[in-house]
Amino acid sequence: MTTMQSAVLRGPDPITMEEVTLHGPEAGEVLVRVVACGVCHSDLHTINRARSGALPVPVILGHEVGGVVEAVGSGVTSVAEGDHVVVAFRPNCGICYFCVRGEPHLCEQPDYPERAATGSNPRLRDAQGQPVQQGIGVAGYSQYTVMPERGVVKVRKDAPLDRVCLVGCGVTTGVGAATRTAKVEPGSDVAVIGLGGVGLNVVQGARLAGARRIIGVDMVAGKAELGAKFGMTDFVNASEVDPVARVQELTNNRLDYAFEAIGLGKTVEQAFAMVRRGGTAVVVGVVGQEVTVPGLAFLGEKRLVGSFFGSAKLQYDLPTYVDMYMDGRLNLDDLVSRKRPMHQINEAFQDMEAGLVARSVMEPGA
Ligand code: PAD
Ligand code: ZN
Repeated sequence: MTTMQSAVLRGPDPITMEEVTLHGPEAGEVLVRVVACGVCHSDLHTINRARSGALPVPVILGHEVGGVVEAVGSGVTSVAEGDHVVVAFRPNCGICYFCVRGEPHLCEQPDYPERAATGSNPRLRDAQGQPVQQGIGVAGYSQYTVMPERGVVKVRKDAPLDRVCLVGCGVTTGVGAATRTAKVEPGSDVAVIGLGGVGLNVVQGARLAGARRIIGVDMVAGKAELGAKFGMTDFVNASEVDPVARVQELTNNRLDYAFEAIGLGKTVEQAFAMVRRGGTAVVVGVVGQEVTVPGLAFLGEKRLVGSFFGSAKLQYDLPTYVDMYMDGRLNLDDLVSRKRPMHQINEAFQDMEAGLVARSVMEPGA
């Protein structure tokens, strides 16, 4: 049992720091000391759902964790005390239908850690002994977290955890959407709608895949300079021009791939509209709305596909992305716009909503 300070969401009010107890690690589990945790828009979606009563509270969010293994439960073999790890919010079991098909990101394994919050012995309890939800399976806005062994991936010790924590979600989601889900081909033309922590990684994934033109679309003018640091070749400001018409003009209506990295029905429709006949629109954003597309466009063999967690093969991809960062081939430094102590979590979400940051990184030890 670990007693710690955590950022707890209880409803419509701002998140507050509270004393929380953490149970475990039990057999097959790993206790991780959180060194850094990135702030992803999926947490903001979850906050909005929890605030509207659609999700149970209290809950601790945060799922982009870099940390150090503090203790392991019996049977754990892939990591040991003192190892540096990145947490993977969606562990895979390795033996289900999807895992053995080679699609571990679609794993239907039963040990998803959110289960632990509702079990008879909840992993997290508040000072009154009441259960606290482990949001998005991690609860990383905290000093410690417990994950199943398959939800932690060992990374090299010389990699800075306040950078490589982002590999736990945004980097893997974005780079993998381009390289694994869409399999962008060398020489192709790509548009990315939404240049936040995820979209910027789609941009650099397209660059790694050898795309010719990489057009970023955002409503914040400052994203022009930021996107260029990740390989973006053109910028379209959607608050000034119609992004569909502008992207089609830039590519002579030959856009091969469009990625939606915001989570709005409207921008999914834009992505689908802007690709050429036979082109592919990839939905990376978490879209909580209906999407309407013209059915006749399917006669032009347009494709509309989803992408989850960059179609990642976690145990292979995460250490690879860390190596690529250390070799100077992936840009993580420009993703970290701001580091904050954990108690400033509300301010970090305000920065995200205002489009001021690529990523904020929270540090519970600061
Ligand atoms: P973010 O808030 O950092 O970035 C969103 C960006 O979109 C910002 O730069 C905004 O300025 C921009 N934007 C907003 N509205 C528009 C618009 N109408 N037109 C153009 N640009 C606009 O978010 P993020 O990068 O952390 O996350 C993006 C989405 O990806 C979000 O929905 C998140 O939940 C989702 C996500 N999906 C997965 C997955 O596995 N599919 C994983 C992680 C995150
Ligand atoms: Zn995320």
